[in-house]
Amino acid sequence: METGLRDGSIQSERAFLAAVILNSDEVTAASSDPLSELRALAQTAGVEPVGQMVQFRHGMDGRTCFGKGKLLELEAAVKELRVGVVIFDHELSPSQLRNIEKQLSCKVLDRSELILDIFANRATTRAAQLQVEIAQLEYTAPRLRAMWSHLGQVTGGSPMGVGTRGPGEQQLEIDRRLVSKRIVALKRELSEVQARKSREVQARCAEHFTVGIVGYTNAGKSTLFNALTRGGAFANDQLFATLQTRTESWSVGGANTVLLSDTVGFIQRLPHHLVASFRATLEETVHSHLLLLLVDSADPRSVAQLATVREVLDGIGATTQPRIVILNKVDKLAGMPKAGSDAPTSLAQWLEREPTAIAISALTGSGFDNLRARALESMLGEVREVVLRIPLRDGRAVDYLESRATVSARDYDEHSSILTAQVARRHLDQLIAMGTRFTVNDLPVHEALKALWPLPEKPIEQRIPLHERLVGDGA
Ligand SMILES: Nc1nc2c(ncn2[C@@H]2O[C@H](COP(=O)(O)OP(=O)(O)OP(=O)(O)O)[C@@H](O)[C@H]2O)c(=O)[nH]1
Ligand SMILES: [Mg+2]
Repeated sequence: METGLRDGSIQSERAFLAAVILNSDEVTAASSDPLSELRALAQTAGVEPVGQMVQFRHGMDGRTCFGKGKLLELEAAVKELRVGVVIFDHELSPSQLRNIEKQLSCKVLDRSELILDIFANRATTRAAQLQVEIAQLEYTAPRLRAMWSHLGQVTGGSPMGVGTRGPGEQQLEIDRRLVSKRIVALKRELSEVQARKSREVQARCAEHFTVGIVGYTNAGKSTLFNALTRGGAFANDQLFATLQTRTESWSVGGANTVLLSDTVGFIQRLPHHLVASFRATLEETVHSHLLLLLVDSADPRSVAQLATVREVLDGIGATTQPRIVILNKVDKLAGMPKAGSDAPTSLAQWLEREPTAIAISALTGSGFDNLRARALESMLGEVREVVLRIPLRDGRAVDYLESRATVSARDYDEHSSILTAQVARRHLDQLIAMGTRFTVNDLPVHEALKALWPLPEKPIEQRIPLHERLVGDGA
C-alpha cells in the first residue's frame, strides 16, 4: 500500500529553524548555539538552513508554540527568504502543526518528523526499513493533514518536497484506517525478522565474548570499529550515518579474539516511537558482555550526550555488564576553548570527571593499546578454573571445550571425561544448551553456576527478549 508518507525526503529545500527555549531549560538557554544539533540534523536530511529564530518563554503556546508576535515575525522571514520548510526543534501536537502551517502558508516539520525522515532515507536492511516505517506511520498517522494543498498559491504550482504526495481531506478517514491495518502487518513481519535476529545474537553471545560500541550519534563509533576490525562500517560526519549494527572479530592480544559490534547512535529526545521500534536493533547492546561508551570528548555538548547514552542504556535494560567510558577524538581536544558550556576542555578535566575512562583517537590510533588491554582484562576476569565431568559418549561437548576454552588437564574414568579447564560462564551455558549432562567441581551444574558467578541484581522483566517486549506493547 502506498500511504504517501514516506515520500517526504526534504531534499535541497530552503529551511528555516525555529525553537522555543523554556526558561527552565538552563543548559540549552546558556549555550551559545542552542540550535547547532538541529542544524546538523537538517543538513543531514539534505536541506539548506537559511535562517533561524529562537524564542525564550516560560511555556509553549498551546496553539502555535511561538507567541503571536513572534509568529508574525517568523511569517515575514519565511516570505522574505523564500523558505520551503520550517523545522521546529521539539515535538509539536497535530493541532499546533496545523495552526502554524495555516499562518505561515508553508510546510512545517517537527524534530521527530525530521529524524524520521533521516532514518527513512538511511534504512537499507529490511529490519531497519520496517522499524522506520512503523515509527513513521505511528507518529504521522494522527498528523495526517490535507498535506499542504493550500501551498499552490505560494509556490505558484504544485507543492514540492516532503509529504506533498499525501492525501486530500476526503481521503484522510480512509487513509487512517489503512494505516492501522498496515501497522499491524508491518509489526508482524518485523517480529519475525527480529526473532531470527534475536536467536543469532544470543547464539553469538553464548559462544563468544562480545563487546558493543555505543554512544551518541557522530561520536566516532564506526570509525573506531573500522580501525579495530577489518571494517566495512560506513563512517561519515553526519548524524545517524549508521542504522544497522555490524559485528566483526577484534583481536585483543595473544590468541584472544572478541566479537565487536558497531551500533546505531543515540540522540537526545529521540522520537518515542523510534525508540520503541529500534529497541530490537539495540539487542546486541543488551546482550554484550562489555560495553564501550564512546564520547566525542571535543564536542561542547558531550557531557549531556554521555548522560543521554547512560539513560538510554538503562532504559533498554543494558545494565548488567561492565561499561568503560572511552574519550574519543582527543586529537581535537588539545586546548579547545569552549564558550557557554560546562564541558571539560582538557583531558585532565575529563579524567577528573570520569576517572576510569580511556582516552583514544579513533583517527590516529592513539590509546588503542590501552583499550585492548582493558578489553582483554574484562574478558579474562570472567573466567574460572573448574573440573568438569562429562559422559564419555559426549564427544561433541569435549570438542566444544577444547576449541573454545583453555583445557589444562584431561583424565578419564569408567564413565566420564574429566577436564580441568578455564571457562567463562557462557561456555557452560552453551554445554547446557547442547544437552550435555555434566557436573562442575562435582556439583550439579546449576548449583555450581550460582556459586561461581553469583547473579547480579537483574529484574526478571529484563530477561525477556527485546523483540517480545516490542510486539504488542503498542509502541
Ligand atoms: N578528529 C577526529 N575525528 C574523528 C575521530 N573519530 C571519528 N572522527 C570523525 O567523526 C565523524 C563521525 O564518525 P563516525 O564514525 O561516522 O561516527 P558514528 O559514531 O559512527 O556516528 P553515527 O553512525 O552517525 O552514530 C567522522 O567524520 C569521523 O572522521 C577522532 O578520533 N578524531
Ligand atoms: Mg556509525
